[in-house]
Amino acid sequence: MERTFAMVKPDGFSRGLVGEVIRRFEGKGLKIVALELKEFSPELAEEFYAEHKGKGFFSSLVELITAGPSVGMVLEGPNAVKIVRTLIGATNPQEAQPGSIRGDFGLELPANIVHASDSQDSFKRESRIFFGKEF
Ligand code: 3AN
Repeated sequence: MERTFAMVKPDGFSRGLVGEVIRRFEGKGLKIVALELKEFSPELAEEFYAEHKGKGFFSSLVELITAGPSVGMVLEGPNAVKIVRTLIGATNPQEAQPGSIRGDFGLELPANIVHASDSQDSFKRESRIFFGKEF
């Protein structure tokens, strides 16, 4: 069975959307393998978003992710990476389809409620950074 990493970011947390996001993942049939609330330090944020270093929005992204608690989870199910990416919707919430998490709850970047891994490699890397262990 495939696994992926997903995370309710501080903007989603502060709006009280943790339960809503988990309900959608569980409702789809995905199984929660690990779940944890955590506050990102600036160092951890830079490591997590290393691929965006140097981009114009990097500092606002680090600011957002360190603004409060995030809730990270490992989810399991067939084709989990692709299914979770579909459930969360397009990166830009203004383009995300209604029915997706970002389409229903997001309004403007960088605040797009949730993060989810886009490949098996990013799942391995991101779950290791967030949980401090291998999945
Ligand atoms: P996704 O979260 O859909 O995988 P990434 O990895 O390209 O998208 O972007 C990571 C995060 O960076 C996004 N969730 C969003 O918060 C922020 N971001 C991405 N693109 C932009 C942008 N053009 N302007 C502002 N923030 C952005």
